Amino acid sequence: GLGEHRAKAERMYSLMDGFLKNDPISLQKDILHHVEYTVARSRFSFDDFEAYQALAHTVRDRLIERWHDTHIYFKRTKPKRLYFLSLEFLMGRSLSNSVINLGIEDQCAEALNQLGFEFEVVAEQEGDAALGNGGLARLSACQMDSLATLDYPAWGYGLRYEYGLFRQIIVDGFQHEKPDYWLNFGNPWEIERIHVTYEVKFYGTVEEVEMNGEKQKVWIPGETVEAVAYDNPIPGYGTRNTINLRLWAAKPSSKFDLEAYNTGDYINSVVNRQKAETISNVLYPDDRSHQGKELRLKQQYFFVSASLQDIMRRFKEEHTNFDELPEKVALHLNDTHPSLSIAEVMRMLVDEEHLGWHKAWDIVCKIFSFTTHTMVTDGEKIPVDLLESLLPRHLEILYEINFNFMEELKKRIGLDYSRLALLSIVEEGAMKNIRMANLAIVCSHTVNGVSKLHLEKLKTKTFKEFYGLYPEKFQCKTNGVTQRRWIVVSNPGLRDLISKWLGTEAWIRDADLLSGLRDHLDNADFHLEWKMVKKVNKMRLAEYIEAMSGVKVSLDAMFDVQVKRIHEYKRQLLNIFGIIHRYNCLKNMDKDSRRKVVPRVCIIGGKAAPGYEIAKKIIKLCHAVAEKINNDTDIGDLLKVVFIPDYNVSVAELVIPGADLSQHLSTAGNEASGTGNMKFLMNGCLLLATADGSTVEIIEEIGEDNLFLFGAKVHEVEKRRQKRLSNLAPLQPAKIPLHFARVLRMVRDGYFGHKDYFKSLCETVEFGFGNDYYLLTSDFGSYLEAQAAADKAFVNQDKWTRMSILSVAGSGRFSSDRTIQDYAESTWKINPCRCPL
Ligand code: GPQ
Repeated sequence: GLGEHRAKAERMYSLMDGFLKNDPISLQKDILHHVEYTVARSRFSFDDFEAYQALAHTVRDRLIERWHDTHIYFKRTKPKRLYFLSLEFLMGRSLSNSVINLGIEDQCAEALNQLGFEFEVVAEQEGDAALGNGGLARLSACQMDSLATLDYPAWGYGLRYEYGLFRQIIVDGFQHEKPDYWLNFGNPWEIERIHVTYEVKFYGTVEEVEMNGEKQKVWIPGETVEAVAYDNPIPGYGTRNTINLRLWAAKPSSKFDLEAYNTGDYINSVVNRQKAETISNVLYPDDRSHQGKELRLKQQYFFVSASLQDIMRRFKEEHTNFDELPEKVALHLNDTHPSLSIAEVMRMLVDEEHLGWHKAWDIVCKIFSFTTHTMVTDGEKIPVDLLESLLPRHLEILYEINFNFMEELKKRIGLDYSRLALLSIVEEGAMKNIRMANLAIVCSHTVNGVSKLHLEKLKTKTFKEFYGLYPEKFQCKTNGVTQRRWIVVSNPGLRDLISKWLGTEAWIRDADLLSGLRDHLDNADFHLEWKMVKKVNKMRLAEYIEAMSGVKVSLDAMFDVQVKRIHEYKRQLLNIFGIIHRYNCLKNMDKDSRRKVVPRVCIIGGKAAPGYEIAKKIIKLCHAVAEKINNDTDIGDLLKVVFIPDYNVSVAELVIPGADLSQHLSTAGNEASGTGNMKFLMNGCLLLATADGSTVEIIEEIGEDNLFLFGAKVHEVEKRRQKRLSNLAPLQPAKIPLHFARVLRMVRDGYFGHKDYFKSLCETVEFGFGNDYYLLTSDFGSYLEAQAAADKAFVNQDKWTRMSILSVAGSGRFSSDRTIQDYAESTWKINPCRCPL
């Protein structure tokens, strides 16, 4: 009975001795316990890596306590929950972030110290969790941190790829890809839930059956795979709330390949089982270009099916009526990648819960929201013939959704077939496709852009037709990044300085308080300490550069950084051409002029998609230019060029705090938002940038004088592109700026070697060939002016420091806390649910 149950609970609690303790002595005991019993090393001899493992398990235990309490509390209070669906999360390392969010960093550092270890060194032992490509994936990670910190009852869902984003190694200046088997050394940050499993089905046929006198479709699948949950606790800062990121791994089901078992082919059937596991094996490394591969589609459905079964099971535990679904469940589509969810929810409600199409559709339209991350019109498509074999029932559902949508449209806009064709979810043609963005827009109650500029383009270009139909759906949620990782974890010197001068650490939960730094703008002591912090970070970065590339760099030089995925639209090529121009200028200077030059260290880093040839050539060009310049004794410390290999989250944490200047060069109208710019801003690094994406809003906060702005504005880009095409035929050398032509000629003529290899790269910016779609030619002059302005500002260190302080002071709006609060209130309609202490 109840009394018996309570007596048992009380005995258990007394045995447990309360919650785990966080004083340094208790932590040491726990670390040693884990050394001995988890890592299975001797307490008397263990190395840095083993210390990391033991500390990680010690922290994990504390995370689990809070994670349990949070979920018990959510279960009890039954709030509306947000489910954040994303195929990519770039979490990076977890140790430092966890101890900071748990508020036990000093205690852990002291505990380690007394055991003869140093926290920083131990933390460096951890490898990155790189289950994503670039900005989109890191945004998901920042948003999880904010969701936990702001106490929202949210869950993240994703895939547990066994191989994350490839490791980039550079051989002879060329990128090579190596698998990232990140689970090789175990992963203490996940909890394997062998009992949380679901069957996911593929292939097969659809049949019609009679049920209670009505015709009903049933899907008879041909293959079954099992999804196993791996839970990753996400602790909030300054709260007990610890939410869950649930990642699915595929494993063979007992039902896999029944056929082969039955025909007695035992060996082959066992071997075939491994096919199941390949579903979640590897992350697709092609940032923003997914070209209808079956395995990718399988990954998407595997993810969608497992997540939705889990979500529906939880809903049904708490509620009996599906009418309540929109009040209790918000499903967020992080880009189009998870948008098969729409068809899957319809299938569950219609085929399994027998709600009837119209009722099901009504519910579905109230639970989904969608964020798009691209300015490009030509989005993700799924070939109909792939769907037909892999997910036959879903294809029928998609056709039916589209049929109803088209009928409704005809009533609204008449038989305007060209407009209907644009809006249709099904793309007709030689190859029929499902347009995932159209599907997501039609079915979501909210369509979000990631910056004001992005939203504007969505309304007027990308989704103009849809905006005409559903203006109320379109919203702007300017991206943000978490100051916990991007200042507190990665720049402890700046963290202490900010807290000292603001007299509080409250900015770690409320980034708007950073504006208070303006009160000390002209304080000489503040300036001195500010410069000191930057200097220490530059030293750390300089050591890393020397270790990675053998190049020694001067701390007096301006550290100029461009780190991000390599893309033509991000214009790393403009940067390299600028470097070559700088080199030419230096070569032509007399001794006197050289003395006045601001020395530069140009740092570039980023990965190219393995199949993106032009991007790979950009990487090679960077190395070829570096080799020439760095070995020119004439140049010395005045100019150094460094490529940082294998750029990832933990490299970013080292590079960003050490940068003086950072470059964000996308041709205006191409970068949906950009989030790297925000991270540099928060670290007091000045921006050299185009008026693109979120940079426009950064300017609203810090003013045009506080960064180095250049290039064509969005409205000018269209005109220039047209002009460019109208004088296509003749090469018109007079119209090509002299400096640009010279730099281009040097690369083309083999000044940096590899003449043939660089030919096609040069052609992208040449007329009659690639036609310079990204307008390097016309922006080059303006780019050089901005570079000159940066040099000039750097000479005046007082002015530079002021600009740097104003950058941090104006960065508050770019906290992902602001973004998430906005989503919670105006899109998801969820409330904080704070677990009591
Ligand atoms: N983004 Cl579509 C990606 O990182 N990968 C993608 O496949 C797509 C977009 C980025 C986008 O380029 C940036 O401008 C954004 O800041 C970022 O998503 C987050 O919204």
